[in-house]
Amino acid sequence: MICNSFVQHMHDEVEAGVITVGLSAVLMDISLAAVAVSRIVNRNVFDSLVMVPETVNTHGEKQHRLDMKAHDIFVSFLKKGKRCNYLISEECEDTIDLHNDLYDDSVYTVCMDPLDGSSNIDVNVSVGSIFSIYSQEWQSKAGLTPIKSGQEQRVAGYVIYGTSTTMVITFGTGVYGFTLDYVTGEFLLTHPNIRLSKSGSSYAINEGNSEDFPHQIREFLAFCKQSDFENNLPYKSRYVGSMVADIHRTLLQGGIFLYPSTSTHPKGKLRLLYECNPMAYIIEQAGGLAIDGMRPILSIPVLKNHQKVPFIAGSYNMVKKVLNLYSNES
Ligand code: AHM
Ligand code: MG
Repeated sequence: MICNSFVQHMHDEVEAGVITVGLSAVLMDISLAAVAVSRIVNRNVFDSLVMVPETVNTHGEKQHRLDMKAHDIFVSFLKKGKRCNYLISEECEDTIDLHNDLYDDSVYTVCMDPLDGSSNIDVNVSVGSIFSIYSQEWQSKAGLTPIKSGQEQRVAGYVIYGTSTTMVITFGTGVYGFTLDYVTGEFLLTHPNIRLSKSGSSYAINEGNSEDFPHQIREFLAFCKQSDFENNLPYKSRYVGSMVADIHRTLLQGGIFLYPSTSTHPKGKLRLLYECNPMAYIIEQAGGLAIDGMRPILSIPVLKNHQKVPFIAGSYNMVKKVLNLYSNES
């Protein structure tokens, strides 16, 4: 079987006017960096035999040593590629200026979580990188136009480092998955035009927090557990605890993924700019829905780099049910 390569796909999209040369160059750099990250993830078991002191990131969260390594790899490839201007990374408090020149009128900003789910690496569970690319304008007096919401994303994607390394992307014209062929080092189109089934039969949530969930979420979970053979109930419970793996399964098999607010964390845990927005764009492009309870994720105003939001995404009918539970009260 001969699959179209990622590089060929990008050429076609540039020729068709779907994306600019600049955007395709930034995306190409991300894909090259992802190959390097997949190697360090794959070699982790050997490298972990050497003891390294634990570190915490700027948010006070425990860091795996590969978190910073993955961050450094993306910074290096995006800097060397010369087309990305700014990077907002989970691993850095402030926006990073890559000091690349402007080639056209667009300023390219990448928002990314370089290694999501890193607490799973040492137990051989899939992790991933999540990213989105914005094209902003530079106005000499006003400076850079700020990112208003996820609706402005030009490209969104993630790479899952699992039993194979697969990059899933959208430019706003459907969702495509490319898998790394380790023999040739190329990403090949293995998942053309991914569509999310309208109704799913599995739910993914950290149920250990249920006591602290809003009552709408607890009601939804009670619904998921009902016995109703005709309606495919009870749903299967599936939770990896690695967002990329949970979203990848949801995208390919249908279902719902939830990281809602809790009484102790009213904004949930996941970050708007580099976790929720890219995943919401992909899920919507595949025919699903992504909300924070009441609003579409993509409509939420961006207030700061590391803003958190509750996140509920997946098959249209399942997310709609949660939305109805919230809106019945408003
Ligand atoms: P991280 O960015 O520090 O890796 O945290 C995000 C991860 C997600 O991948 C996952 O969905 C979530 O944390 C799991 O959190 P919890 O352990 O609370 O269920
Ligand atoms: Mg993360």
